[in-house]
Amino acid sequence: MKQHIVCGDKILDLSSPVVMGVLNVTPDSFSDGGQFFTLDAALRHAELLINEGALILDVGAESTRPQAQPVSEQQELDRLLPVITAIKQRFDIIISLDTSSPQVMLEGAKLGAGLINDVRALQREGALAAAAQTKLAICLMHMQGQPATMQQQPLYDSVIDEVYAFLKQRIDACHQAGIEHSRLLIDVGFGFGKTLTHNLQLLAQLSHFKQLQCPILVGMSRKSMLGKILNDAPVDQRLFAGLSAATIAALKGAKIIRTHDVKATKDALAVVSAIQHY
Ligand code: 7PM
Repeated sequence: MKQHIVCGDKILDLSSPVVMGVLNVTPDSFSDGGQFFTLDAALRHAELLINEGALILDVGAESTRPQAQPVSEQQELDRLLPVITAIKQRFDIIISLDTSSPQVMLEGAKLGAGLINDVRALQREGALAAAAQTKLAICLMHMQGQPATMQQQPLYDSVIDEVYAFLKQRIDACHQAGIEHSRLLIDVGFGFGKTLTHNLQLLAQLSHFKQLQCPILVGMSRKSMLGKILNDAPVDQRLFAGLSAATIAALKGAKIIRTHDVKATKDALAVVSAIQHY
């Protein structure tokens, strides 16, 4: 099994699981809406996540949460590119582009991003070709439906088989577009068109996805699946459940954990990696 992933001009060691910190650059309701305030806040957050031990920062301007309004490609570029430039100037960190937009992929790559995190798995027009033009790592995520409506009625005959078949098909599409296998990551997409039962099946059977021969990325931090397990705990009461979920995922083979809670997750993962050779 491969123990690293190529991220542009960097190679990320995955012999132990690592943390991807979530950096959000959507406009802050407490800000005056100005670019400078947003950029300044994003940089301070980036520094915090890096100091806590994130090896990757996932930078996104499009909100993929259920009922989110779509963001125009130009808005995404305007919000994201200054943040990428500023982070690259100040920190030595792998930047992940949380985007489905081909233009954002190409412009972000020029600015030194290392990874494309596309919740639509390069299915948008031109996305496969754009990603193929770069040397970035690519995370292919499964989603049933579209963000605005995906949680209305998630339905599968077998969530494991359907997510597996989808990821296999997207991996094949990447190969056909000339993207090397060594650049690919997969993600079952917790919460993206899935009920609690679907999410639990995917977590319990996560090892099954190792057969696709790509490092596995997961994101469960603060998600409603945790809230439901805890009898409707609000988002600020989901940390410990999130650490448990991250630990389970890592034990089942996940190599990158996407989280808002970097320090706590890194410590949980340190215990997982401490037992790996025994
Ligand atoms: C509401 C619901 C707000 C969900 C935000 C979210 C993933 C991701 C997201 C994931 C990958 C969040 C999510 N989740 N990318 N982007 N995997 N690869 O918790 O699970 O930030 S958005």
